[in-house]
Amino acid sequence: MNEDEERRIIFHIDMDSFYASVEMRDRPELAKKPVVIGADPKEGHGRGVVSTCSYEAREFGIRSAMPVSTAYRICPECIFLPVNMPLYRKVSENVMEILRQYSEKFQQVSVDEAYLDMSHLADYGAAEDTGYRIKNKIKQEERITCSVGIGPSMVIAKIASDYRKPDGLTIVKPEDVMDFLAPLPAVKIPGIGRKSAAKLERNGIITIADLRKCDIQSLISAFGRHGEAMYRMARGTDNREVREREGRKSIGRQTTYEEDVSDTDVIMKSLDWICRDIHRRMSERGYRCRTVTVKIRYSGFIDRAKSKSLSHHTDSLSEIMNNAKEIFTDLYENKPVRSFGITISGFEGGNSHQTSLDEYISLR
Ligand code: TTP
Ligand code: MG
Repeated sequence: MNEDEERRIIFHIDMDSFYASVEMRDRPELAKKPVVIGADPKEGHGRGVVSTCSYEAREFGIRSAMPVSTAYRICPECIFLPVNMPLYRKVSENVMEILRQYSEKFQQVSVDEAYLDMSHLADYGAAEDTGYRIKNKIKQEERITCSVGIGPSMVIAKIASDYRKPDGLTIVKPEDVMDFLAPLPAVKIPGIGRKSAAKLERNGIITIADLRKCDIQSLISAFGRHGEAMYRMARGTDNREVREREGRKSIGRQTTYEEDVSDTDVIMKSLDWICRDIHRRMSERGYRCRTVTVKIRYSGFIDRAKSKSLSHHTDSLSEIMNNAKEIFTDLYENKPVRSFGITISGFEGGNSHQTSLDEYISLR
């Protein structure tokens, strides 16, 4: 590991039993119950698979990708629910918007997980505090739990977030990387699937410590170019940068008030700074937007949102602001507001070789 890598502090955040947690928060009667999300089990004759299940259902041995008929056979008392993707996408967007606020270097990798480069914190004590703050914020705002992994590279952060689930936080400092990895099963390395694991096992390689004994050439001849990545990751070496994917779909920001707000002047002040913030981030990427969305959360977690698509793309701050005000006036129901947010989307343009300032910095 070179010095630069050692100084990095990367977070990986992964929601716990994501689809199931969202269903359970919206239906309090499901709390602490074994809940399975996926295809209809049709009393054991269903043909689809389990998408995910609550930790209570995992105690019975139920897992993602298992046939629902098997899950039904193991635990017919489980509560089986269909997948409600639009709902999970909405929660995912909210969570990602929260996470983005902690670092300009943000990378969403799936519906329920993301990386943040938090190297600016400089030390692992501050990183731990921030990790707990992020967990609390998501708990408060979205009422679901997540697990956080913190380490000097993306692979270590990812393995660490999985280490104490659910609702966990695991920190692996640079000097602890080798000891942390050694006893873990080799399948914990991202990219080592069941097939590769079986192949390794046939050669007596079970743990990451075992894997480390293999020389790079024999791994390459057994696994092709993945062999090289395995060799490096077994040592915690991973030079990948946290980088937002190109073609980002939306840029948003929200604010949550310490106490519910009924004064529209306060909300207008939020509207002003939020528009400036999202406009700046859009301009840095060279985008123009067409759609403005205003989201209001009233007390009691009642969410309302309204979008407006303009007849043309715009990069004008005042145009974004005026439209946001107009939407707000339409949407606002004169009730105490808990949080307020604005998102812009429908982008065109974008800098072809410099998609954002943060990417530019990381490429230097
Ligand atoms: P995961 O993060 O892999 O799983 P999870 O969040 O349900 O549970 P945990 O992280 O606590 O272990 O996947 C996120 C969501 O993706 C999951 O809630 C449902 C969906 N998913 C599928 O639909 N099929 C699958 O095979 C997997 C693994 C996940
Ligand atoms: Mg998850």
